[in-house]
Amino acid sequence: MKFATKVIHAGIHPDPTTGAIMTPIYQTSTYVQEAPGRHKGYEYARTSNPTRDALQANLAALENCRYGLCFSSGLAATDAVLKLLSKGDEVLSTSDIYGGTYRLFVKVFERLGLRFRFVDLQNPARLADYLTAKTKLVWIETPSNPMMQIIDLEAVCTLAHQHGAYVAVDNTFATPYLQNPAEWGADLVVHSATKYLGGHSDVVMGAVLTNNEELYERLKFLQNACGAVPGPMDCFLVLRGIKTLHVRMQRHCENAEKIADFLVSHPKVEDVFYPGIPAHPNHAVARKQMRGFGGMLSFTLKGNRMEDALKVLSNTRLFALAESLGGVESLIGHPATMTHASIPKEERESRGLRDTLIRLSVGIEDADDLMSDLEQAIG
Ligand code: P1T
Repeated sequence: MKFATKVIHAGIHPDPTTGAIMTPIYQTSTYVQEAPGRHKGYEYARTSNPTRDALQANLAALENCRYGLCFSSGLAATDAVLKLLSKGDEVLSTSDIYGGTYRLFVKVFERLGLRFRFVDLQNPARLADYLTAKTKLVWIETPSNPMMQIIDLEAVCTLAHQHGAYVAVDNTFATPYLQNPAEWGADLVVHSATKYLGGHSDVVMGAVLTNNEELYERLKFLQNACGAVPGPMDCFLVLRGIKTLHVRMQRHCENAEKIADFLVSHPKVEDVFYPGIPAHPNHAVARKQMRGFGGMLSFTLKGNRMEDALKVLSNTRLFALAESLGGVESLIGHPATMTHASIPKEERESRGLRDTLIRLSVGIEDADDLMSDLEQAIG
């Protein structure tokens, strides 16, 4: 099945009791058993739920994986992946990542005995200098939040596997429409389904996809044992969102490419961070492993003045000032005070994330209207 067919059909079957074509919202916490241990495959809704099962199967198919598990948020999905590790294990993470992921690593799991090292892996050969016998997991975000760095998945997976480490890739920005990390060797693919998968800014959810049966069984155990599961209504909403993922992503990409070109040629704009522009340092890698460049981009203004950045952030009319991304509507954000405020300023700056950086989640509105909005806001 090709992608546009999979989004609509993979894992989805007419409801066995009524024939309903849309997966019903099984809003129940438990299932009646005929006798102790004799049931229809469902015992308790934390353990499994038919609406969630359909979504998990659908997402696995989109990532070309055999197994899928959904969680109550993207961070809950990341939390489950980290709980595969044990005290003393090391995680090597790309340095530019979502601020909440950084916070979970450093403020929660470091206290529990994991060790984290943050490395710029835009040149993947550097990985070899940092891998130790204790490195059990390499964590990658590509494109990264918010600097849009691109990491060579094939190169990193090959090196990590030579050292016996698993690779987890947060594929939230690309979505399975643009990139399938498992095809390049990733052991685990992680998503904040809150973003493009849901696509309508009305749900918070996460997912982990894998081809590794052992990791799947351990994660499934954690999903039930720790209990961060999404509700059936939210699963229904994400299933519904996914049916148009390919159509939405096409427009997100087209609009973001137009806006990137507009910003590159704008006299007041200094840097534009978007993997689709040939000047992006890893544009060639993006071309190799992605089928398009996505709807996210960041930029800075000439002069690097905070007041100029704040003016743009408060003057847009269509771009709404808000955290999150990946919905049909365009958003504008200020990573330093919003999504990445939990990373100390010195660390942010050592990673190239300046306080004046502006991030856009380009929606699927008319591109001309979006560019006019930016034009009047930049002034
Ligand atoms: O918000 P949640 O569903 O828990 O997902 C966390 C998460 C994970 N990975 C990436 C790449 C993310 O961007 C996020 C959440 N990010 C935002 C809310 C944001 O505005 O960047």
